Amino acid sequence: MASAVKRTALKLGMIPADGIGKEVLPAAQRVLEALGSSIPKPTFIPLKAGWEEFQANGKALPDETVKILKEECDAAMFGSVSSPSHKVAGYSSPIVALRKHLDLYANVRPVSSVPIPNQKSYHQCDMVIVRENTECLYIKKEEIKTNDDGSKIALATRQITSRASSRIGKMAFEIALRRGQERQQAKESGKDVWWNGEPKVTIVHKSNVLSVTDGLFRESVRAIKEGTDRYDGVKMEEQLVDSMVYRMFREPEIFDVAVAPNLYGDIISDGAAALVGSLGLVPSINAGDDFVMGEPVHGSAPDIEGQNIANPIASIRSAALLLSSLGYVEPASRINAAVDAVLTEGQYLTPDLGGKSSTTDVTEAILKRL
Ligand code: GGG
Repeated sequence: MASAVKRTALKLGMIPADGIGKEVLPAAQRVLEALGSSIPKPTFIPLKAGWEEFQANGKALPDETVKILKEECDAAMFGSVSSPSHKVAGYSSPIVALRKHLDLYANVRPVSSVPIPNQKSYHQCDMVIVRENTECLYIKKEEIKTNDDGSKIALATRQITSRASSRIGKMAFEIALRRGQERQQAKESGKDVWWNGEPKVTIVHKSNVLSVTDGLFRESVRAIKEGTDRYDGVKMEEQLVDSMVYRMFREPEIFDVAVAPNLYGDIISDGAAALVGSLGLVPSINAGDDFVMGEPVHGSAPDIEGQNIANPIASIRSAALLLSSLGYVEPASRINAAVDAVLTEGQYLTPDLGGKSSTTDVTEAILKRL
């Protein structure tokens, strides 16, 4: 993850991409602008990518976007993308490509519950899903062949490397270590902390079936803890991915940090979002060693596009996560506190949370509480 650097300005590439990404990213921008001198003065560089961009200009990820991100930006924010569910000649998912171009190897997705009035169920949940972001089935090596009898066979290559698995494992253990320290500090300052155990990393895999690929993932992550005493205070356990889903829905409070290959991580994080009320609440960062890009976990939601009712909170929390990963922890905490206040008050909620407020109303309410 990028480390804190003394800056006088913060240049952020802004890639709204498709659908509601164009509505929620400006909300995050407004919140960042409202932080005043607690962060270096942000400047926002609008950049193009997405399915709509492909349809308009023939490229889902223009070279110019990658060049500006690499050469001019300190970090970036991405909205959401609407890749079609069928093959389109010349098109490839720009978010998958961006993660590769910038070597953003970790997708860090904190999922935590806040008691929101009138929600059907409330689960105590405060976990971070650390999703490997560069390989697994997402290397997109697919082919289709025709058998002798005329039937078709589609094949996909799943790539798991020890390098990618080790570095995501290290990221997961570092996050668990930091969360443990933060909980300890919170306890010492008299705050209510409900997690009483030691920090924990759960390795998610299916190596009882996929013993070669998931076997390598599992072994590589295990070796991170076993190779050093740095993580002696961090517990390590494993869950088969199907069992992970079951247990996450039955007892989400037992999880601290879960680390998973790309596809499992993608799926379990959408599932975890259901536990905290809405996909519209869950933020993420795509993190590498040299660059970080905030991104709401939700997609482009074409069904509600253009209606000003998309929940801006995932995007706003992603901006907070981005700041925190750049070392601006206090302004990030201010954003999160303002979001939590709006949620617990329950007066300004978008329809995904059972409310009637607009994207703009919720954003204004957060800005007032900053
Ligand atoms: N912000 C997350 C997002 O856009 N999710 C949808 C997604 O990643 N889809 C894959 C794609 O459309 O390429």
